[in-house]
Amino acid sequence: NHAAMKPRLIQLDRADPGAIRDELLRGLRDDPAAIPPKYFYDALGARLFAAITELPEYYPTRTEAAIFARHADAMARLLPAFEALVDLGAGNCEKAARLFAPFGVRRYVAVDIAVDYLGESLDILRRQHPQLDMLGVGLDFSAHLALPAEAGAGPRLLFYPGSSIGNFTPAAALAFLRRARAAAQGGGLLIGVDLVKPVAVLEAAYADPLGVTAAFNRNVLAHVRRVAGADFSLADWGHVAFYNAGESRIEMHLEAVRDVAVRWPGGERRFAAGERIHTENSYKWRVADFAALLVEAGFRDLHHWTDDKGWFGVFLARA
Ligand code: AVJ
Repeated sequence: NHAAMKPRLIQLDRADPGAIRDELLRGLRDDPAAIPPKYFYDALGARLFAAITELPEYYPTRTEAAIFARHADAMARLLPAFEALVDLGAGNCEKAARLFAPFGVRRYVAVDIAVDYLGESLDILRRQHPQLDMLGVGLDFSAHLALPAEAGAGPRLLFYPGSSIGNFTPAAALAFLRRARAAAQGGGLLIGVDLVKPVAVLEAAYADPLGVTAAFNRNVLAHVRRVAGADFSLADWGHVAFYNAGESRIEMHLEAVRDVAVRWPGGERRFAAGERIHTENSYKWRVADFAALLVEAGFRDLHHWTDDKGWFGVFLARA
């Protein structure tokens, strides 16, 4: 029975087009204007991000992968007992799959906003790990983290790699970690966090000479044009990325290269040349500060691993 072999998929909050349009247009009217970074990831944006992770200047992905390759067995010995590995922002599920064997994973719950792409990833995974019990959940977990009953009642190991937590302000990161602790049901959290490092290294990673990050940034306007009907012309906007040391974050903006008017059904906004739309914050943490944040969120028994340069950190904590 082929259908029975298909991994189960549950869509929890199907994105409401009206709510998406409202959120985007509110951001465009704001002063300064802003677009939430989750809108980077349309089909092309997801591929551009994958290309970013291949850039020599973009160190986070390969540095984190090296930490897991080197320390997965040590991590496995320190893990709290868990029934399910819950992958937050699973995408192609590749990072989690590398942990299945060393961690002895029996149930895998892949969570992502886009459940369709998740279905394809899980179909492929199912062939490589036929013994694994798997479930796909479509959920915008940045807003809330209530997993369906099908994810199981026992303790969970929440897996949040890639320094995606860097998109949250420290206050929002704390709130997110508290929700993660509750969702772990007495299990734990394994999380990747990008660390403070020399500014030149940080800025090169977000302003690569090939222009892939610039394309990734501009592409958000094509996505907004499609879902909110705002008539952005991509050639009017330049990529700006810099490290804000006071806030300990990379900021990405789109800067109007000339005076532009952007129109959408029921409104418009004029941008003067040089005016910016804030598209992303990517916070960089110090190990001690992130450990303190985990403790403040209620986690305990902390462990962490870094690379030789101390550029990226992986933290393990008990819920
Ligand atoms: C996916 C949020 C971790 O902040 O480094 C990469 C996104 N933006 N290049 C990051 C991103 C520009 C990335 N995160």
